[in-house]
Amino acid sequence: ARTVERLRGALTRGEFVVYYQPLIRLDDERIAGFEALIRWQPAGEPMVPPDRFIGLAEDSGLIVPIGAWILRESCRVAAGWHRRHATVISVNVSPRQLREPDFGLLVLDVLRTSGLPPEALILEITEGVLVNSGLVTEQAISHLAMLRSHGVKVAIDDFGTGYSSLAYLRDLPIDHVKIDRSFMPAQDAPDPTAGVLIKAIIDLAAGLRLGTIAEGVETRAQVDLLRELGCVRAQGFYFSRPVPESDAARLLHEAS
Ligand code: G
Ligand code: G
Ligand code: MN
Ligand code: NA
Repeated sequence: ARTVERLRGALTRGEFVVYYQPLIRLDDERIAGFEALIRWQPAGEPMVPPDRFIGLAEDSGLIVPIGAWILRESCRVAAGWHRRHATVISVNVSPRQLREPDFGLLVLDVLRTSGLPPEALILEITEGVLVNSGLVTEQAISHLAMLRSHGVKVAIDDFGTGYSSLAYLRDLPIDHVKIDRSFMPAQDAPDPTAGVLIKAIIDLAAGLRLGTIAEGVETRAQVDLLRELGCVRAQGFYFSRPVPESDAARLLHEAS
């Protein structure tokens, strides 16, 4: 309960920070954009990772104002990067945010205020957002369909770890699949079946004209395998950890 109280005041005290992890195009290995990842920095204390407060923020409803803040902040920063480098920004959205009647309007307002083109924004959602106990969640679908009609992109995060039927990939309003890092073949355990699932996911997504982003890429061998399999983008410690805004800007300028 004390953590919830501290979390409640964190927004007005300006204690949240956005870190950025590069998304790399596999054909030329250049930066295509970034995923925005929130951090909590209470004054005089160690930084708190999202795993330790996002659940709490969801249960208490605080994820609604916190999510709105990260969307506004990351789109503001990304608009500057987009003007010079044509990069995209990928922002995580919680199921709770998509249940808000005003979510679609919020995103449109953030785009207008920041000047970021809709095509440069990717909203990351988990399978559970769209499909709950086999039922498609209509409120979420209608927000995403409306935003996509404006050009905003939608990615399914942690793909392959939920229970959704493959038919949903065809029917739901999505543009990209983020392949969960548990599918990344380990380099020290040469397993003949390693790569089978990841190849199947990439082929499936490509066949449905969806983009692919592999997560948790940590080695050169994984990068080479992914490119061979036709994966479009990759993200992981091999390229960069999530870094503060100024470091992300430096990565962009060095690369151009
Ligand atoms: O950055 P890190 O790898 O520690 O993130 C851990 C988890 O926290 C990620 O899986 C991600 O889904 C979640 N997360 C990070 N930033 C945000 C955010 O801004 N909003 C939401 N809803 N989840 C986030
Ligand atoms: O939203 P999502 O659950 O996909 O959040 C990405 C999470 O994955 C973040 O916590 C980020 O720090 C973490 N991550 C990013 N790249 C790597 C990686 O190469 N290896 C591992 N183990 N974790 C990673
Ligand atoms: Mn994500
Ligand atoms: Na993920």
